[in-house]
Parts: sequence; structure tokens; C-alpha cells
Amino acid sequence: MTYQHYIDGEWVDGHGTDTFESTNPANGETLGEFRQGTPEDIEDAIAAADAAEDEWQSMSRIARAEYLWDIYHELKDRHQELGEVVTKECGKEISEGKADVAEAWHMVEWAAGDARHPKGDVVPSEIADKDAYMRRKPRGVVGCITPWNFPVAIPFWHMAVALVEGNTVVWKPAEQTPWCGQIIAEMFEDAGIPEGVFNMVQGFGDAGARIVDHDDVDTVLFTGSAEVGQEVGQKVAEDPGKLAACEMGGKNGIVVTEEADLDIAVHSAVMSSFKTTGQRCVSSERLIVHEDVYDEFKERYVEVAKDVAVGDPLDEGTFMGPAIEPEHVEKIQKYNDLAREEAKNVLVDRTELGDDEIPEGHEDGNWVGPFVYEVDYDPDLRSIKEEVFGPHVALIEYSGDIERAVEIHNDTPYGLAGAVISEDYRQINYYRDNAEVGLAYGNLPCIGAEVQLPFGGVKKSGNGYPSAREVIEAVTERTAWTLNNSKDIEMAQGLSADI
Ligand code: UN1
Repeated sequence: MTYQHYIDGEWVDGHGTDTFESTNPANGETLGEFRQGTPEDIEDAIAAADAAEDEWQSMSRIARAEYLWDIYHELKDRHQELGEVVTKECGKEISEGKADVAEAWHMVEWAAGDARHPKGDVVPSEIADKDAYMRRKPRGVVGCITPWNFPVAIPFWHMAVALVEGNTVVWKPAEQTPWCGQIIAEMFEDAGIPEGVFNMVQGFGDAGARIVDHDDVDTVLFTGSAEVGQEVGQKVAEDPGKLAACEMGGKNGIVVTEEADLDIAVHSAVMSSFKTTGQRCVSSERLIVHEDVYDEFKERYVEVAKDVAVGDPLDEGTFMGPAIEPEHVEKIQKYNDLAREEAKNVLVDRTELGDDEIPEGHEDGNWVGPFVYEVDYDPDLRSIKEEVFGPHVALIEYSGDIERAVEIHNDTPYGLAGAVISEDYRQINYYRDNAEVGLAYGNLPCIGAEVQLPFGGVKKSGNGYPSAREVIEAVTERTAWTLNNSKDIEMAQGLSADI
């Protein structure tokens, strides 16, 4: 069978005739066939979302949240099964597949629970008999474009708060993970969400582009690559009434100072660089290590990187699954080639895995292992500035103080995540205050953020927070409501009310 789009409460084929397949990146197996959405399908979904707004907004926040509580329970009840789906479709090892599902229900719990919290502010006024408030209203139709690497969690980052606040949604899942998209759409259907409130169109960039440039979309939430995010931001900026919150990539650094506990340093670096095969936007590709501990850190880190278990992501013993697509393996290989030219030394090169490393029956997987190199620091080296989105890691030795380390750390076009490893609180505080990132960690990997914190970056990493609690800013309008309780008109700022 060919899976369809979910528009206006119906499963539909849409306008196009093309279909596409979802493929397991670990073995090349086809997981399902899906209708490929067109810009016209997006238009239908937007029309449905637009028409559904009034009724949805006439309900209380708490009533709207009830639909999400149903989904919360389903995500929890199906934890193992859905974790395996995530792992099969995007290749993350199984604990990560399950963590993706957990992060989704955490977000739903946060948003649905938040429905019972006060919204807006009571604000003081200069005038005694005047009441002033900041009230929040839904923006209307929210368009969501989500990536493949968190195919369950990130859609809920975007949609959970947007829906509770009274917006209706048009969502395009990543083309690499349509099966997760299908399952989430079925959950909304099973929860009985009113027609048109939630719409899902499968497809590629042309469908996504229609979400971005359509006049009836009020907010665009985008999580994905810096290139596409920049286009989304530029397009949306042409329409002053529209908002975009984009969260893009990173070239994230970990600073290991001369005061570091090296057990924590090696552990944090390995987690940050190789979990998800380096394909988190928060993954670390730069390790900035003080000269006093450099040799020992290098030896220990390289030892782990040489041994890290790459293999079937459904196996509990696997640390790293495959890359998402053959084209992505090629991109990683190209950057490994570039690093071979720019590096002082290549320390680990598992670009091509040996036949004995590839699990039986998985010969068609998109395999690529860790690549680790050291450079003589030069800010112009492309390999240490451009995001690879893979297990491609540079070791950068520094001498001097924490100020120098943070200077190197900040010297990339990106600013998403980073960490400092140190036992010295002054160094830690310096890093916290000066690291140009949205997510800063001390003595931890720079991955694994929790949904109740803001998630987003600075510089090329983003222009907003399409995630977690901060989504509220992108999916609501703030209105100032002022009420005079007296029979006289008295104005603020000493403005005369005489007529
Ligand atoms: C991403 O890498 O695109 O902080 C999102 C983390 C996860 C989300 C990552 N909570 O690693």
C-alpha cells in the first residue's frame, strides 16, 4: 500500500502521482511507500487549517490540551515499538531511538501541563484606576518543517505548544522519515483532533517551500540545515506579518582545560562527537584542549574512537549506527578528504569500515566510522569551521588561559552548543558567560538538552527557538489590553486629557 497525506481529517492521495520510499539506512531495506506531496497539497492543508481556526480557538486551552494528553499516553505506552521505528528509519542506535520518543512525550507533557498555567502578565499602570495586561493570542496557522534526526521529538517541539495555544498546524515531516510522520498523524487521528486542526503532507523541498511562502501561514517553525534555514528566514522576512523561528546547525566545541577531570573530558567528548553518528545539530566536531593535558587526552580519546562499536543500531551493544543516506556518506567522506589535506596528523580514520566490521545482512547500509585529526590552529581551515554533521572531529591544542580557549571556541560562524570541562569554577564561569552559544554545558556532553530549557542558537545557528518552552513566543501574539475603571479619562505620560 502507499501511505497518504492527512488533510482536513481525511487520508488523501493529493494532487500528484509520484511516490517515494522510506529506506532503512542500516541495510537498505524498504520500509514503506509514500505519496509525494505537491505545493497544491500544501495549499489544501493550509486552507483546511485556516478554516479550522475559529472552532479550535473557541475551545479552552485545557480542552485543547486533552487531545495531547491522549497522545502523551500513546507515546509512553508504545515506547519500545516506536523507539524501534525511529531506529529503523533513521539509524540511531536503539537507546537513542527510545530517547527520541521520550523527548516527544516530555514535550507533550510540558505543553499540555502548561495549559493550566497562567498566561500573560498583569502589568502596572501609571494611572491608579487603570488595569493593564499583556495577553497572548494564537497567531493562526503554524507551518512546521522538521528534520529526520529527531523524527518524533522535534515535530512535537513544534506542534505541541502551537496547538495548545490555539493555532492550527500544517506539518511536512522530513522526506527521510515519512514512516514516523505517518505514525504521528495516526495518533492525532486516533485522539480525535477536530478536522483541519492538524494536517500532515509528506514530501520534499518544493512542498516545504509552499509552507514558507504562503500568505495564510502566520508562523513558520523550521529545524534543519543552515542553508535551508537561511532561505526560510529570508523568504519570511519579505512579509512583515509573518514570523519564522529557525534552528539550524552548529560546529560545536568542547573546551578541555588544564584543570579538567580527564575521565569526564573523554567521556563527554566521545558522547558529543559520536552519538547519533555525529548527526545531531548539537554534535561536537571541535575539541579544544589545553597543552598541559593534550597528550593524555588525545591518547585516551583516540583509543575509544578506534574502538567505538559501529553496527546494527538495533543491537544493544552498538554505539554508532549508519549515516542517514549514501549522499550523506559522500559528504562526510569529502570533508574527511579535506581534513587529510588540512590536518597536521590524522589520528583515526575509519571512513571505510572493514568487511569484518559490517554486520551480516547490513552490507547495503550507509556505513562510515569515526575520523579524528589534529590541526595546527588556523582560523581559516575550512575543516574546523564548516559543519560536517558526521563523526568527523578535530583536536585543537591551545596554550594560555581560558580566555584563549573561549576565543578559539567562539571563532566559527555558528553558535548552537558547547561545553567546558574543568574543575575550576572560575574557568567554568568564564566559559558560561562568554561562550557564544545558545546551549552551554559544564562537565557534560553538549548533547541531550531537556525540553523545559530553551533550545536554540546564535549567529548562523538560528534566529529563534522553534523548540521546547520558547515556542510560545513564535506561536502567540502579545496584545496590550488596558481598561479604565473610572468615569474620567486620565492619560499616561502626563498627556493632557483636556478637550
Ligand atoms: C538536534 O540535534 O537536532 O539536545 C536536536 C539534544 C536533543 C535534541 C537535539 N535534545 O541532543
